[in-house]
Amino acid sequence: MHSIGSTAIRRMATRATRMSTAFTFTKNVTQQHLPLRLGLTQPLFNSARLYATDKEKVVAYTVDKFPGYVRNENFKELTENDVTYFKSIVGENGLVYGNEDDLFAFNTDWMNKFRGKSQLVLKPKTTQQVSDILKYCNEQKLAVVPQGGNTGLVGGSVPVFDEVVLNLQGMNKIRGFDSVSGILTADAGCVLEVLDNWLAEKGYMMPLDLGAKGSCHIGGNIATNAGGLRLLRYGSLHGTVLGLEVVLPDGTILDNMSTLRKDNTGYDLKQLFIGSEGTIGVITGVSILTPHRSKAVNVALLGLESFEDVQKAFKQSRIELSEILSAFEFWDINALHMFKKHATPKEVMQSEYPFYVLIETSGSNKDHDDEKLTTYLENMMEEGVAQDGVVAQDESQIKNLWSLREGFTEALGKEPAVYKYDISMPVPKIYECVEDMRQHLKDGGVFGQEDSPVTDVVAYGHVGDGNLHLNIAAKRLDKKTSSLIEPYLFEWVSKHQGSISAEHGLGVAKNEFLGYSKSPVMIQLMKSMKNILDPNGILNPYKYLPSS
Ligand code: FAD
Ligand code: 2HG
Ligand code: ZN
Repeated sequence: MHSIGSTAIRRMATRATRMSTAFTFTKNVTQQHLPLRLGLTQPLFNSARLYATDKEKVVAYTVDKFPGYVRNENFKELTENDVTYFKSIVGENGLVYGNEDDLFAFNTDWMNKFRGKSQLVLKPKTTQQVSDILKYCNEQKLAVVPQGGNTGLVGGSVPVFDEVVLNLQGMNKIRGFDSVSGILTADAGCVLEVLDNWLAEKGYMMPLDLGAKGSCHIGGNIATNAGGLRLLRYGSLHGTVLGLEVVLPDGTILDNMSTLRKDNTGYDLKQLFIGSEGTIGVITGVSILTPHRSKAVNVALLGLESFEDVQKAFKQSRIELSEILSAFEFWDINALHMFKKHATPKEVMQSEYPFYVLIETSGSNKDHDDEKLTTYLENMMEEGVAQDGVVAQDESQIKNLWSLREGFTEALGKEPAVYKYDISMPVPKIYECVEDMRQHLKDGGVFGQEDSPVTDVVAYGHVGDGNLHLNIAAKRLDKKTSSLIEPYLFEWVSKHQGSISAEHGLGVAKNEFLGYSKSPVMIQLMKSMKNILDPNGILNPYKYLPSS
């Protein structure tokens, strides 16, 4: 149970003048009646694939939906002989072959937006098997798509044409844990949440957390350099990953499974694979630094009038909460409405506000943390920065608040179509970008009228990281809307010194726009590196780097 002490809350209630009932503590109200109005006991969503409950949904092939892809004729087409050879490596049960229904889940991405035509999925159980598979594919020029939990949001994890899918789910063993240093070594196919639960028993936690934790693999996280909800506190995987085991496209096993925090010898090769989206090697093993699990966790939700206030609340949280601040997330009223449209219950706070922030603190001394958070919340209310707020009183309420934040992606997934963007920029620019896009779509005649194709422009994200998730919900994907958004948005981001992808990566969704974030010299060097490591181009073709 993690709750803010009643004395502190009472003090807060008497001093603050602008609190709504949502924050008020009175003597007649016991702790458990404190006003967190979600009333949920289970998270509303998990990261399960949407089609699992929507069998009617037909997913068009990527090549039909987005014409322009040309199959690289240097790649061989799969034969029965190849399948027989692969069976000799992974066994009868280590592959899925030929059956459309069985292959569907591996060919289709989480959003049901991209779909390939692979006839074969391989599920190796060891690094040696991965090596044998890639050596053969490289010799035979069979193209391969590495796949983890298949929760990626840019179409990188599924084939475009008939590439063989190399799924890592069979490689799911924890290799070791040093409880003094907190260094975990594991197979790349371990599910993030499984690792986190395993570490919880030892008083540790994974240094990253995201809504897809129940399905995504640690290997997939590293391949995408996933950011997530606590990057603000624990930093990026470029810092926490200490070593990797990677199988190169020709089958060579690169053993860089260092468990050292300090090692200044030679180029830091593992960094090259972090965020490389399966284009230069298959990650099979991971060594990662894990932090102690905090004994005291608090979560508060604030309602605010403006993005100016969001920024004020963030700036002040860094000053007042400093070392215990572990997350600072924001969303706008449109995101809340989108959530309410697809999930119950409807009430989070009594009144609605244009903006919300979710603040999490994690520390080792509950009284100390409660005191700090309470003072911060008091100040925010007294200064009129926050208009309203709720504080989770126990672990299930903490979960419920997080499930609201983590639920936007799935709620949007229930819309007929979504244009999904994941951009970073200086924090003060974040909401300017959203408002500019709304106006731009209105001016372009695709938003704002009853019969407009665009139905909503929804914003949320990791304020602390300058990372905006801009989601444009629509009745259908259409050319006019697409061409109004792209490259306009990328030009806007580039003009404001931002990145076209803060965390989801490039895949097939953004590879052609890389020039908005990287210079020609950098892109050329990237292409050279790809050619050195994968001269036949068999790993995850048609993705990541621009085609020309
Ligand atoms: P996949 O989707 O299977 O693959 C992603 C890419 O990595 C592909 O290009 C694939 O080829 C490659 N790849 C996978 N495994 C390997 C491997 N072992 N070796 C080499 N290449 C590999 N992302 C964030 O950054 N922050 C978030 O907060 C966040 N929240 C999300 C919430 C939801 C509900 C969903 C559905 C997605 C979210 N994502 C988020 C997207 C994110 O990229 C993934 O969830 C995750 O990092 C991908 O892991 P995965 O195992 O599913 O990889
Ligand atoms: C998140 O932060 C994920 O919730 C998904 O990165 C973002 O749905 C999205 O656009
Ligand atoms: Zn995110």
